Amino acid sequence: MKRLIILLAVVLSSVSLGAESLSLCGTAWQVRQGRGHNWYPATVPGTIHTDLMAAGVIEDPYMGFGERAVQWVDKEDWIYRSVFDVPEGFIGKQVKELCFDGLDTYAEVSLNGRKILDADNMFRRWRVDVSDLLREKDNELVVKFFSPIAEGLKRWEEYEVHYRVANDQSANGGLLGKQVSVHTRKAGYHYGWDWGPRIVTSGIWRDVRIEVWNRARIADVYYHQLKVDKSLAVLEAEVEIVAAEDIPSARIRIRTEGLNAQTTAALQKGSNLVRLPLRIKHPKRWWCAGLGEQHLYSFEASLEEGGALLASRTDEVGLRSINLVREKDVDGVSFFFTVNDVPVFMKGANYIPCDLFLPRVGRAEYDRTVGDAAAVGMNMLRVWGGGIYEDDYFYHLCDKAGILIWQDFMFSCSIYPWENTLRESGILEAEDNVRRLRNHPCIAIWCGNNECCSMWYSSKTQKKIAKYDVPFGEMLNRQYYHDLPAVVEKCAPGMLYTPTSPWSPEGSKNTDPSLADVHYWIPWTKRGQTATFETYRSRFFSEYGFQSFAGIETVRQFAPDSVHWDVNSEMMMFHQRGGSFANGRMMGEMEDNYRVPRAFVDQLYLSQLVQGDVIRGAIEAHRRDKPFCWGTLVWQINDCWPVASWAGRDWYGTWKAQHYFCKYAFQDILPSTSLLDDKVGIWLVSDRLQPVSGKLEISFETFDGQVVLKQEKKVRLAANSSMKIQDFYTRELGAEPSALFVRLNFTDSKGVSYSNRRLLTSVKNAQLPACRITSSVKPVAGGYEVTVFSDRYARGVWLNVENGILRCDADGKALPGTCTASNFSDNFFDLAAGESRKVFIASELPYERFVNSLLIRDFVSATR
Ligand code: BMA
Repeated sequence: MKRLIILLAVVLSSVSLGAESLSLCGTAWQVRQGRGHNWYPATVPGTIHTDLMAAGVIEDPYMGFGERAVQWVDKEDWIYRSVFDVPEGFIGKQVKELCFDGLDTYAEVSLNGRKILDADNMFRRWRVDVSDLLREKDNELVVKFFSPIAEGLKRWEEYEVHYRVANDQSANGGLLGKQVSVHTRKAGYHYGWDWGPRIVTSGIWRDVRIEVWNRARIADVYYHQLKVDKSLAVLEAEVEIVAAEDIPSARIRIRTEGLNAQTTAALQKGSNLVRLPLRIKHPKRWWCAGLGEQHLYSFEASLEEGGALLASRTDEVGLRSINLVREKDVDGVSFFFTVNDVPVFMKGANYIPCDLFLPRVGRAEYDRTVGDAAAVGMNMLRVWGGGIYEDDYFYHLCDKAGILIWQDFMFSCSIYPWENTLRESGILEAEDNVRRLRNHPCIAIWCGNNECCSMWYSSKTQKKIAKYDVPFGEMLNRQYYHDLPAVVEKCAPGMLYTPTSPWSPEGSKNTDPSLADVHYWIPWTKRGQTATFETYRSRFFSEYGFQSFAGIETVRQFAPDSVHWDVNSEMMMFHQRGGSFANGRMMGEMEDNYRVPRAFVDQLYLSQLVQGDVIRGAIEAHRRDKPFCWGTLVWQINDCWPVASWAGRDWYGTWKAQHYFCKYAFQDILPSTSLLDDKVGIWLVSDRLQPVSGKLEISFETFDGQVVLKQEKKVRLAANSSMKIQDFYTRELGAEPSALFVRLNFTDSKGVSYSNRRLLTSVKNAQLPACRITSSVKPVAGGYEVTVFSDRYARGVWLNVENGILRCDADGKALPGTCTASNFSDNFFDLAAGESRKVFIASELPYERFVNSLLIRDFVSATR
């Protein structure tokens, strides 16, 4: 057979001085089916599915019913191969290593005909010494991926007991009830979730490279923050040096602004740990968003011998203290985070992976996702346990934006067979990731799992297999109450850890909301309960949500033919993994508290307005309940494919009403209205660290613009507090509550205003009039400014640019996350009688086309 030579783009970059690296990413890879003969061009990092798509072997599984046609792919083995040369000089180096940052999942790696690695965990990094094998020319690297399903089935068959794995869509993959996902250390959502398809990938999903070095390299530096306050930061740098030989007198130096520390050490061949105490006076502390700067120190660590530099590396570190305060109080036990000793109300969302095909999530998409979180005032994201430990770049962006991370370990909604090899591998995976992320100031807390404990202890499945209750209960405790916290303590001592979310004490299904964090799902799972978002109290809401459909422009992408345009059509249900129950909840909520529009487009629109209203109501109630409650994390901020879901932004990055509404609900000063029977409570909430004084205007107005009651108050609000200003009773307002809304406007002493408004009945019962909405369009740099005006009160004014909002690639396919819809400066807003709003819409459409494509709806026009 003719030898295949692939020329690799040689990318030399210095990972740390002293080591040289050759990236083996690029396009010079090939892949073939294990039992096939055809080689296809492959992309690394990549996945088998994206390679097969590029080769024209399969179609895009996100479009139409495409997922069905690709289910054979995960039953096959796949072989990746590359032939590469290394630069002159590499071979002469003392140590030559092959590094993989991620192999998905069961892989056998060989170099120049010799097997060098068996991998079995997608979440681990691998480094193999190839000093004896590497040559200058024609190195052949082969990575054979074994079918994750065949491997999973083997393990499944060997395991004695099978319990239900809530979200594993095994039947869609032709496996009937054989739910194999929990037997493999691979992202859970690849096997399906209640917002995602089942696409079980294989591939070299993160960076791969050759690293060569002489004598020693600095493998890692942990900047352990022992104490950080205003006057002093006390740290200990733990420098891990791997030496190829003994270095009897090495000098290790750490430098940053205002610091130059050094020590000497005798390094021995192998791994060495050198500790250096560090002190920085008056540190510039890192704060989360809204409270101060996100200062990052650039720490440079270097290794010298006799004045010559052997190796160095730089890490960006933010100095801050973070605590989780769990103290008995009159109401139960507190659950709040402090940053630099200040209690901080956590405003944010749950985050899932941005795609099933992870390597195609590029920097632009991370920029947009984290940027969109920051843009609406979020200060925490929860990286949820059914996905992945995210890319370094993601955490870097969170460091810069001041967004704290609640980091789950990757275990979700099930029992994992935490024994033997899976346990060993799981512990190594945990160590690897805690080490990788421990210097990021954004990492606030590690959490053992998502819902594994609460599910187990409350599950009916357990009762069916009662004899496993004790051993499985013990396994669960071993994993989340012993092994994982021990890893955190070993690799990042002092770092916060909570065993599970929602909080669920060892061996009990008790998730008392007055004691810790809660996943509050009742308003979603039970009809007629959405109003309880306003009354249900918890110390910390780590999850709650309400679904909406994807918007019409997104539907147009996966279902362009309008024959599918019915929310219950087979196609729409295919892109709805919550099943008919979920559709029933959305439509039921419209029936109960809104009205059901007739047109498909309007049903999509209204589902989003309902979701936005419900979630905004929840956020406001949670914030009003400070200091009982100290956090509200919406389920969820993003999607991984085009689907109906709880997300505030869909897969294309298009904002739904929920995300636009977060911008108001998360403002640092929030004027807010509570409504209980005939009592209208007026509140002000402040997240500022200083007291605020200002003027609050309260006015009750009719939908055609008459003011029935108006009051102005001077208010002084304590720092970081929530305050009830006044109660009104609807019977005293002099008009039917169904004919009124209340408008709040707070202006602080610097003249900055914050406003809010609320109807006094459900939208369905409000006497909302038909209104005349007019608009004018003005071209401005980068798009258009649309001025919208309404003669009477308009609820949920929605602007849409038909067919015009998705940016496409050369083949006319929408690019992931490139929807300009997120560039609407506002949407789904209310307009009072005689009010106008200017909205900027980024668009490259010519004027005529833009104007003709502009669609404007409001609640009344959509439900007429
Ligand atoms: C939760 C999550 C996810 C799930 C979501 C919606 O509780 O943890 O497992 O996708 O609800 O059902």
